[in-house]
Amino acid sequence: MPLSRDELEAIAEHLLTAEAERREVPSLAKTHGELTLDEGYQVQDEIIARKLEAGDRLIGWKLGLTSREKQKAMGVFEPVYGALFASTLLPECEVKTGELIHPRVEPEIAVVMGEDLEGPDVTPARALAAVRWVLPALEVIDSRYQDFKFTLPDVVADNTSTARAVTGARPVPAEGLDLATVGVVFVKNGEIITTAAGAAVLGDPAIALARLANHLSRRGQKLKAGQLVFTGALTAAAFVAPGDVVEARFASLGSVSLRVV
Ligand code: 0L1
Ligand code: MG
Repeated sequence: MPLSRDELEAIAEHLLTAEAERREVPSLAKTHGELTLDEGYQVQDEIIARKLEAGDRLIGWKLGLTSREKQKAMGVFEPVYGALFASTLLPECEVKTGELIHPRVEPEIAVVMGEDLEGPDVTPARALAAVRWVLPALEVIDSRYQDFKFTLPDVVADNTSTARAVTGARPVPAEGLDLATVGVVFVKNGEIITTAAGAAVLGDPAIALARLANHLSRRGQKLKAGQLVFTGALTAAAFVAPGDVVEARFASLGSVSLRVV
């Protein structure tokens, strides 16, 4: 049976309360039954609407579950999409664990759109041509579900675990950059955790951006000039605790670091 409007609103409320109270909840599959992927996005839309009503601002979008490593871990082979808000973006390179449930951090390539980008049928080349700036970035994900255990519709409903995000201070012009071959060294407390290249993101972050634009088009929306996009993690996310410092050192883009307090 499809989700009724009341059920959809109750699930959105349930997840927003978990976020506000920093309390993990069992996956929706356990508490509310199996949702379809489309119902997951309907709950996400409701969460976006409620955050905007409460005074937050939509500043862009993100992709999740982009790397083969993450997809294998989840047993799914498609990315997911979520919204970025003004409240997501950290003004300084510091994240407060007291505001979150069980944060993890992952390195990403972020882009700023120079032009609107509207699907359907956006190609990676067209997507890249609409990008003005590229930035090194770290995303702090914080699933509202116990132990980060969820189904694909569950994680979509939970705005794809979006919590906090930070970018480097120096944007690099997109023109001439090959995002697939941009390398990253992911470092925690001075030790290298892992290394990767942009190609870990669906083969090329430009592919990710095109898929995001086409996804938004199916939902009657588009990417707008000035919006920020986190194109997806290049590696698995690292667990963090107060006292940790994580850093992503990118070739051609510079570095971004985050202190965990
Ligand atoms: O940004 C991401 O890749 C997160 C997507 C949701 C899955 C997770 O929480 O690991
Ligand atoms: Mg991410």
